[in-house]
Amino acid sequence: MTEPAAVKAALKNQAVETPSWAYGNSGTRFKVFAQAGVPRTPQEKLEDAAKVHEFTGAAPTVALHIPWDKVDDYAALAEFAQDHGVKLGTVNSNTFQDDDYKLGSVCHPDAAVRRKALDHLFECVDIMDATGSRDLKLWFADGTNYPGQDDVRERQDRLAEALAAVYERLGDDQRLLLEYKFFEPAFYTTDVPDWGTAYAHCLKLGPRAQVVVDTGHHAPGTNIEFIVATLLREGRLGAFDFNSRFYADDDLMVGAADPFQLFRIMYEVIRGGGLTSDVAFMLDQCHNIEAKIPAIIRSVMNVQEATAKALLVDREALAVAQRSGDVLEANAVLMDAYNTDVRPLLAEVREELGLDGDPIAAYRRSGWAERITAERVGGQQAGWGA
Ligand code: PSV
Ligand code: MN
Ligand code: MN
Repeated sequence: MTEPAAVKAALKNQAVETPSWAYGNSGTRFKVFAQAGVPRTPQEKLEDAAKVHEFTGAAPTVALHIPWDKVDDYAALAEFAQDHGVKLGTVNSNTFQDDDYKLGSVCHPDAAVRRKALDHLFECVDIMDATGSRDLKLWFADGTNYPGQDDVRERQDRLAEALAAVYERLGDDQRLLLEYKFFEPAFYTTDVPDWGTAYAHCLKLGPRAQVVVDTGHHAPGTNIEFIVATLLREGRLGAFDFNSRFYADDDLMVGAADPFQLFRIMYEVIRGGGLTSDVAFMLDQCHNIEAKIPAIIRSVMNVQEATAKALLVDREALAVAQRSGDVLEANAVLMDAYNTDVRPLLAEVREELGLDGDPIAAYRRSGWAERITAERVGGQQAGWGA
């Protein structure tokens, strides 16, 4: 069993990056339900993110999405963040919301469209230079809808060419994070559909190219923790986009649909040394019907709870049971940790950090929700689910 002090220390060091777009209005293609008090500017998103960090102590950075968070002066935005007690984190590119991208972006058959997409990716690296961000997250909506529509092999060549150009443009301390997703918006082929394709491209690029596991981007029944274990073994797990799903890319609160899966993932993260390495733990969620800030606080807490349980696994007892082939005992050791109520432990950890043991109650008491509802009129859409 990991020493209680070590469990607490690991929990105190854990950081979860929150996405700027989770603070804005979002919805499905059927309806965006506007909420009162949502941010109207990137700065207001950062103010809300700062509240999540203030009450959890565990969300010190905020991911940007370009152009959803477009501003004239990114260095000034980084300073604004810093003044509010948070930092700008990963820069997410967007090569999917322009008419030109109907047949793809960096995989498009027309070189002029590919060039336009590449220029956007270069612009994202310029922004990282200005903000001091380490990571560029690339997710491509590229793919085809019909057999024969395009040459799937050539599309891989185009993708490889664009990735190599971006990798070349990165500074020595910057990383390229390649995210996969098995379908949507393309319905027949997707150009980066799975971890294997992402891994193969990253391998060719170099060590600063890493794979992103978005937990919502797999077919039902996929064993995500096995993918996590494999990528960690290969030194290619760059980041998580955490969220949960019942059906497809639902973007619901992480740990809401399947907290047991999140525990299994966090166990493999810990087992593979990922908690103390450069793996970035990010949320990629949309809060369509629930209040956004408390939902994001809840999500951070869900990650912390899964992590705490995973840290409590008695790894020595597990190893003994595994080596002796005691299937039932091995499973019981894992389940003992999962079935532990870690909420008192986490409350203690927070109190030791000078925080309220119950971040959601503390947020509700703070009056922030009432204040933004009164002050912000005409909140901004996240950019997603229009
Ligand atoms: C795509 O579904 C994705 O997961 C990518 O990370 C995008 O950047 C993000 O969603 C936008 O919400
Ligand atoms: Mn994602
Ligand atoms: Mn997604």
